[in-house]
Amino acid sequence: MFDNIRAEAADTVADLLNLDSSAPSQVRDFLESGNSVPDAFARLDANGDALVTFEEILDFDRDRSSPLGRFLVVVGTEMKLGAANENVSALPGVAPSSLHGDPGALFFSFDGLCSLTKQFVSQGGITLSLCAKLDAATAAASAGDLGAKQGALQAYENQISAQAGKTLTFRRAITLMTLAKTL
Ligand SMILES: [Ca+2]
Repeated sequence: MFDNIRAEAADTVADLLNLDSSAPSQVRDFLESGNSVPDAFARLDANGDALVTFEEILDFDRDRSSPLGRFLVVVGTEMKLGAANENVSALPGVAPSSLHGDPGALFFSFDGLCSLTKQFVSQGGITLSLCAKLDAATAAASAGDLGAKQGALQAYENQISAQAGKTLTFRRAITLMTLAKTL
């Protein structure tokens, strides 16, 4: 269930990023601000009670034809919300303190992208080679060598592009390449 939700979330994030060519760099600035999780949380917490309920998340975008709206439908289906006639609007909310780690790192980090790559690419040898390029980008970033970092990320994107339609779908290839642009 969570793998499916995560995959769908990644595709949704990529769809949103592809709406605006300046979005990847905006995401980077936002994440580097160090305040992304509290800020995102506050936006979802419509009634300001320091808890985010599923109802508040659903209310955030009621347009079910938008990228986010379509994703929320998938989450509801995957989690079988309402399937046992439970009252979804009465589900308890979540506080920021109960989040495990930084949710943004699931998609917007070298480790997160490697993990998604493993989930999306069907052949282990290709996955290893792709994650090795992300490791090289991480090392270059830590060393402050932005040229080497960009080179490693470009090599990652080139390999994803070459694998599209082979060991992963075109849709997923676009998602991974889009997320790589935020790093
Ligand atoms: Ca709330």
